[in-house]
Order: sequence, then structure tokens, then C-alpha cells
Amino acid sequence: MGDGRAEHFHVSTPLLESWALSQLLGTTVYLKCENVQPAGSFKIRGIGHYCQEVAKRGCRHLVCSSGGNAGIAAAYSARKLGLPATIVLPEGSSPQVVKRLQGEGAEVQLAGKVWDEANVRARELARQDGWVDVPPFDHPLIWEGHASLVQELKAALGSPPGALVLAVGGGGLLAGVAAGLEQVGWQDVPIVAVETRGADSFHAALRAGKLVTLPDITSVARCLGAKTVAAGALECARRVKVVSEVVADAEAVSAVQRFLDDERMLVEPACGAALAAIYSGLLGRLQAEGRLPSPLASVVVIVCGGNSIDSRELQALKTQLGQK
Ligand code: PLV
Repeated sequence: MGDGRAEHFHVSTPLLESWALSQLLGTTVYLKCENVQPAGSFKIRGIGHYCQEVAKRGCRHLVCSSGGNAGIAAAYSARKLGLPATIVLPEGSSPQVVKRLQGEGAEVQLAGKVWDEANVRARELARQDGWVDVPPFDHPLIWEGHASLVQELKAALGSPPGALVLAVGGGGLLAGVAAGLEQVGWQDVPIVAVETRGADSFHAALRAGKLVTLPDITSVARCLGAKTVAAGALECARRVKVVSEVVADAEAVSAVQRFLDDERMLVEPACGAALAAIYSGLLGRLQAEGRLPSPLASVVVIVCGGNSIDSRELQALKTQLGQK
């Protein structure tokens, strides 16, 4: 039996036209379904690429701090590469994610209240000989991997969409998509970059014109919770058109529920933030304000996915936010 190893760890994902979202927006909406990636989110694109590169250079142990999804992508990559992995998550991370990581054969450590604190621990561990730190969002190799998503869009659509919608945590997805748009000559496509209030480090940085460190992460979208966005994400906003917007947790969670009912796909609130751009009427408002073109040829929403969700967790989030 051959080892069956594909060149990449990620798969080419479907681009589906959403009838429900297109009806709502009055424009064709395409879903880039990163939720069907092997490790449950787009993260495998960049992290898989990064892990393959450092393995070639002799890495003997991978260590990754994560809100969850980057860690699962790193653990999955480590298993494929036959390398041990240590994943550092903030305390209070979902037991399902911990179980999944252990199922991948990774060692799990819990450190700190938010990702930034777990990251300090991961960097300490990475000082050991042969260990390599896998940054969940802040590295050019990560962005290079994420850019493959735009190559697939180009192959599927041919001509550029009117706008692209995505969620921003540490800004790796944004930086990767921006790099991809430049590669395929689509640098004029506006990116609507959505965060939740309480995890809005990119919005704060854009406003200040420099990196800003949030005092705390208060959003339920833990996977968007990097207190400081990557410098590369802020920088790319100078090269491509980025419209930065912030939605409430309640809007993100309600978008998760509506998307489940409309498309029968369950995603994390981190992904709900991007979907809320349509469900909460944000895109329409941006068009009315002249911040997005009107009409729009089509809109692509990056359904980034996420593993920290199941029916019980969705119910708990709704109860916490006073939703039925
Ligand atoms: N999550 C990172 C960082 O967390 C992680 O460790 O998994 N959507 C989902 C489902 C995500 O998991 C993430 C990042 C994002 C969006 C945002 O991507 P980014 O960080 O590249 O902007 C603290």
C-alpha cells in the first residue's frame, strides 16, 4: 500500500451558491466551504504548509498555541508527518477539542485565560532542541498556504466577485486572502473583514493606524480572540481594499443558528461573524453608505468553519446571550 500522501494536507473545497443568502442579499452569494476541510477549518491550508516546510528542515517536535482550530490543524499535520505535537490551549477550552487533539495523538496543555497567554507558554516550550513553534496566524508561510483558497476561487469563478467576506482573529486568513488576491490579479476586490465586539483587535488597529493590544478578550468567539493582530494583516490593508466591521456576539451566534437552518451546516461563532455580515444586513448598509459598490456582481463568504461547536454548545451560547 502506498502512503497515499497528497501533496497538500488541505483539500480543494466546494464553492456553493447559497439560495437562502442570495435571497436575503438580493445578489448571488457563494459559500467557500472551508468547514469541510479535514481538520474542520481553513487553518489546515496555512498550517499544513508551514508544518510540511519545517519538517523538511529537520523539525522533530511541533508545538502550537491555539484557540482550538489551529491546534487541530497542527496535530493533524503532525500525525501525517509522523511527528509528535504539543498543543497549548487557553484554560476553559472545549473538552471536545481537547479530546479531538488527544485522538490525533497530540499532547495537550492548558495555559492562561486567553490565547495570548497560551502563546507565551508555547514559545517557552519551543526553545527545546528540535522543537518548532507553529504560529496560528502570524507567519508568511501560513499566509502562503491560505492563499491557495483564492487560487481555487479564481479557478471556479473565472471573473472576480464583487466582494469577499471573512472573519478576522489574528489576521492570518485576511493576510493570506489578500496575498492570494494579488497573486491572481484580483487586488481590486474589496474584503469585508468582520470581528466580534470584544475580539476586535484589527478594527482597533486600523482606527489607530498602528497595532493595538486589547486589554482583554470578552467575545464568545474565542477563536477570534488575539489581543493584538498580526502586523502583516494591518499592513495588507494598505495594499488591498479592506472594509473592517464589528458585529455583536448575539449577531454572530444568531447567524450560526440561521446558517444551520438554511444550509444544514454547523459552524463556530468565529465563522458566524462573517455570516452575520449578510444575516444582520451589514452588507446592505455598507452599500447604502457607498463603502461597497452597488450593485455587487456577487459575494463570496469564506465559511471558515471551526470545531468548537455542537448542538449543545450552540444552545448554551444562545441561552447565555438571551436567545431562544
Ligand atoms: N483561530 C485561531 C486563533 O485563535 C486558532 O488558534 O484556531 N475562524 C476560525 C474558525 C478560526 O479558528 C480562526 C482563528 C479565525 C476564523 C480567524 O483566523 P485568523 O486568526 O487567521 O484571523 C485565537
